[in-house]
Amino acid sequence: MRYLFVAAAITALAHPAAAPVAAAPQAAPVEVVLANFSFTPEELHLHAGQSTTIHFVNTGSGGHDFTAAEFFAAATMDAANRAKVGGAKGRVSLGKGQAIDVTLLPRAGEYPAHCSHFLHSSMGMTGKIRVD
Ligand SMILES: [Cu+2]
Repeated sequence: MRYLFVAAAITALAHPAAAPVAAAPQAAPVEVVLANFSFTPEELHLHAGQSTTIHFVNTGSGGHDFTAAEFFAAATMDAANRAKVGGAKGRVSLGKGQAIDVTLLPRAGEYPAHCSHFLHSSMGMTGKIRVD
């Protein structure tokens, strides 16, 4: 009898029926590779209202950045992630070999992206972010 009670109590603890976990939709991580002189992929397709982690990695021979001021300004993110995009600058700056993860909630729209280093965008470091 006592064993039955203990077993029932353990089962209740292991399955807290009164605590449903309503997780927010989480999109798969997305990788953006910055190189001399390109973004891969050139066009990011994200889903509005899905928390997304973007993994930026710089495989180039020097510094690059991913500047998308309108995209980052429209997105929802916490203070730590906002700091990673330079606040209002909306720019993820990466030294050679560096990688940075930014987690955000994208807002629907189409946004341009480019590398702000001198002449890099004219050499191909441009991209687009589509959120729908
Ligand atoms: Cu660049």
